[in-house]
Parts: sequence; C-alpha cells; structure tokens
Amino acid sequence: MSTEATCRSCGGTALEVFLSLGKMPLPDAFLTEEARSEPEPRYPLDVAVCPECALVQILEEVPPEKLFVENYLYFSSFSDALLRHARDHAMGLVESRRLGAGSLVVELASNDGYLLKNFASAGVPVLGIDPAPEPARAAEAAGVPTLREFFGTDLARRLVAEGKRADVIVANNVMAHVPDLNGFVAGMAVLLADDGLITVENPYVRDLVDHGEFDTIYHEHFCYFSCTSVDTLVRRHGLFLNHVEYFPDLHGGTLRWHIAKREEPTDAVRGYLAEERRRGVGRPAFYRDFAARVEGIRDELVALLRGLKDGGARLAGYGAAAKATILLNYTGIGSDLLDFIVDRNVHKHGLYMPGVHVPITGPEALAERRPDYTVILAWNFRREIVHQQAAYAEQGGRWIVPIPSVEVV
Ligand code: JHZ
Ligand code: ZN
Repeated sequence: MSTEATCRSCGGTALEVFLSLGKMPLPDAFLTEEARSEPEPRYPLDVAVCPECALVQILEEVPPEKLFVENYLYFSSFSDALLRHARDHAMGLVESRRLGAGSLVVELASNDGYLLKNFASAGVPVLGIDPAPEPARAAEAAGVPTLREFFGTDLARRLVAEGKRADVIVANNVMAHVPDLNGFVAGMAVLLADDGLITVENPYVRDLVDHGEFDTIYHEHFCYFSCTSVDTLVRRHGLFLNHVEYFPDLHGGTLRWHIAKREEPTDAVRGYLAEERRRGVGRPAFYRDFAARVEGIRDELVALLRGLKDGGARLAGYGAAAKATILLNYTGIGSDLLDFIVDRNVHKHGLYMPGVHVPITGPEALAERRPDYTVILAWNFRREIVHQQAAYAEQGGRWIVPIPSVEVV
C-alpha cells in the first residue's frame, strides 16, 4: 500500500506500508482506577519503509509531550542486565576516550541516570537531557544534573553558546523517539566537539523482522533503524558511521553505532552495509511477508491461552512494558484471559494496562497467587526474569514466551 506521507529522513514520497496494527492506545498511558471508566484515545499504527533511504517508520505522529511528558513511567534501572550493559559501556568510553575532569559526556534521554551515574562516579562531568519528569527527578537524586527538555538543534546551539561542547554524546533508545529526526542529528553535530564521538543504540530493524518483534512497534517509536538508513541519515549532517557493535540479547537485538565528524569506517561497518544490501533490508520486498507472520504469532498465542483457560488454568503476565500494551491490544488478550500482570517498576503498581485494563502489581504476586502459566510480556528480558523467579517454576508455575515464537517453557 502506498501513502501520502513523506519520509522523516530523506523526504521521499514513495513510502510503502507493510503492516497495520489497527488503532492502538499509547503504550505507556497506564490508567488509574478512576481513569478506567473514561474513553481512551487510540491512534492508527501503520508501518512503512522508504525505498529511497531504507528508513522504516510509522505514519502517525502523536505529539511527543503526550508520549514522554504526560505518560512516561519507564525507568531504565529496573533491569540488572541493562545496568550492567550501561556500566560496561561507560567504563569502556572512559578508558578508550581518556575521559577525565576536563571532559563532558552528554546523554540524550538520560532517563533515571542509569548510565551517566557511572561517568559521574569516575569523576567525569556529565549532563543529562530528558523531558520525562519522573525519571529526570530520579536522575537528579542520583547526582546526575538533568535538563528537562527535548533535544534538538535549538537546545544544542544554546548549550554551545554557554561554552559547552561534548566529547561524547550517548543516545540510547532515543533516536527512534523523535519526530524531527534531521533536527535531532543536526543538533548532535552542533554539540559534538570536533574530535568527539557519538554512540547511538537502537533495536535493529533486521532483527525486528527476522524475529517477529511486532510489539516493539508503537507510537513512541517513530523510526526503526538499519546501518544503511543510519549511514545515509548522518552523512546529510556532516557525520559518518564509523563502527558498529551488535548486542543480540538486548531489546531483541540492538546495534550500537559509533558516529564522528571524520570518516574512518571499520570492517564491521562495511560488513553490515554489504550484508544489508545482500538481504535487501532497504527494499519493500524484505518486509512483505511480515504481516502474515505477525498474524500467525497472534493466532497461535490466542489459541494457546484460550485452550489453557478453558481447561481451568489460571494465567498472568510478567512485564507491564510498552510492548505489552501492543501485544495485548493487538491480540485482544485482556482480563478475560490474564488475571494480573507483575512488574518490578513500583511506579506502575496499582495501575491498569492501556486498552485492556489488566491490573498491574508487584512480582511477589507470582508466589502468593501462583498462576499456572505466566506470559513473559517483557520477552527481551526473558533470561533475567526466569532466573530471578526461579522459585515460581520450582513451585510448578510455567512460563509462556510469545516472541520470537510462541513457546511453553
Ligand atoms: P522494557 C521501553 O520499552 C520504553 P518497554 C522505551 N520506549 C524504549 O524505547 C524501549 O524500552 C527500549 C519490567 N521488568 O524495558 C520493567 C521487571 O519487572 O522491555 C519494565 O516495566 N522485572 C524507552 O517498556 C518492563 O519489565 C525485570 O526483571 O517495552 C520491561 O520493559 C525486568 C528485567 C524488567 O521496555
Ligand atoms: Zn527516506
């Protein structure tokens, strides 16, 4: 299906839609008890690829204030695996970039300070930028100075006028969150010192497709990246994609792109770009069977849960993640099947899942209420969750993993 929309990166007009998930509620718009009786806004969720620059993107543009200021209770620090990943990244940068008291590290979408606190305790000056009030407050409390703003060219110019230039800019899971993608990248180019380094992490769109990760498509994520689309995007702003690292277990498969003002590509970058050309990651054909595979996952999961429920089993979910909102609303799995959802994030306790209104509570409910089956909705943390909840399985509880394929563990 073609559309009227223009590409967020190159402005091209030949976008091809390959998946429509229907009208979805905002993924982090958890509801209070009282709000459950009020109508919830829903927005169409259609995903397209731009054959001109390879960028995958959604068509709908919900204002970022609605997504990240009014409705955002995501705190990075509730995953031990993610904290380890962040610490390793920070310590690696301190060493490889020889950072010290005269350096400046800026993180865009610094959340609760999960990453920058590592630089701060190594004596490296930091600046966090994040518009989400609750996580930013936690960052300040952790000793991470945080500007509560959206990042773009204007803010970058203001910081430079104050005499600030970044030796390192880190942008983890945020480049997908900005409607004005070019303004965001241009801003990074303005703020970066001439010999500085930008690292950007995001889930890899190749893995999203290969592993059927349809539930990571939601209104907070305007774009879904490959090396090809990132390379084209940053070049437009005088920046170069020089290196790539792959973390297969992080958020369903994450790439970390190293970007700088001088062109010095490693073999890793050349290898990824060649492989993406070979597989046609920038071409519509790569995405054409995705919708049918997503429907297959949906039908299989619904049939499994219905069958178990009809047989008298009690079911629950683990992980009130943004992706859980999409999985539940797209499949129609609600309170008729799941009694409750547990999550370690205390800010979500007592609230209800958007759209389907399943109640959210703490992980101790698994031991107390002993559901027969628990669907791991935060399947990206499957390993960490199963390990942490070993007692649940020892007491006879079973796990169901929906993605990359429906599996009873
Ligand atoms: P998690 C978030 O998406 C939001 P979400 C955001 N839009 C984004 O881009 C991606 O991350 C990258 C909980 N949990 O991280 C914490 C436990 O309870 O997959 C979270 O609520 N126990 C910024 O929301 C949820 O699960 C645990 O042991 O889809 C996971 O959400 C662990 C590890 C997590 O992201
Ligand atoms: Zn494009």
